[in-house]
Amino acid sequence: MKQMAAEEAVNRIQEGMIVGLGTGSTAYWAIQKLAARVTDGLKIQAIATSSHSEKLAQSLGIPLLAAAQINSIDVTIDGADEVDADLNLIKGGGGALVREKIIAKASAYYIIIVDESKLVDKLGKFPLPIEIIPFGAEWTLKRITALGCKASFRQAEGKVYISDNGNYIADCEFGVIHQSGALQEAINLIPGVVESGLFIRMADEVIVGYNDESIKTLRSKEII
Ligand code: A5P
Repeated sequence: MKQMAAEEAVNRIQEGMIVGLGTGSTAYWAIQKLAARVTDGLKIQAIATSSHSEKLAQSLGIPLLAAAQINSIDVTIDGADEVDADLNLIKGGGGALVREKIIAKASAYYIIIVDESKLVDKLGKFPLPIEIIPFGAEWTLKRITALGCKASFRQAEGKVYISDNGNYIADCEFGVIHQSGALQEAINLIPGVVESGLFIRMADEVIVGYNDESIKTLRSKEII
């Protein structure tokens, strides 16, 4: 399902484009397919949303650029942890939410690829990742908790998880999020918060792979 959605998205990539590469197990398939097209002669350049995806792309021969070399990105293809009925997203399960959001904002067109398990009516079943700087992290976590969630620092291999940017990730259980825009604003006002994994009105297109091997494309209302 993930592979089908990813391959459908990569079919949208055209000669000469600058492409944003996502992070995670669905984006993995997009990077593989893009690399196959590059091997077949497609000329593109890319920028990755994480050191993990950067290494993968490099190993597969995809030409990479640094952010400072790019004015704007033509298309970014990335996964998501949840997609709601308005195509708002929770991202950051893979810890790359900050670079993912910077790259999404710099992209003329933003395609999300998911399997059907990621579709929800309302966001919030998946704990919302929020990246915070290590200094004063306990204070920041308390302020986040006061917004109405249970939050804890992400762990990896028995230690606090550190993002590509040298920060912590707080995984925050809000339950059903009724007003995602208002929540995002409240989170962003807390000192020490770098970014949240709420991606509101950012996706132009969501490509969904279903169990029955079908694919459906959902588009944001603005561009229908
Ligand atoms: C990475 O930080 C995330 O935003 C991923 O895009 C998200 O977790 C989806 O990952 P999978 O494709 O592995 O489900």
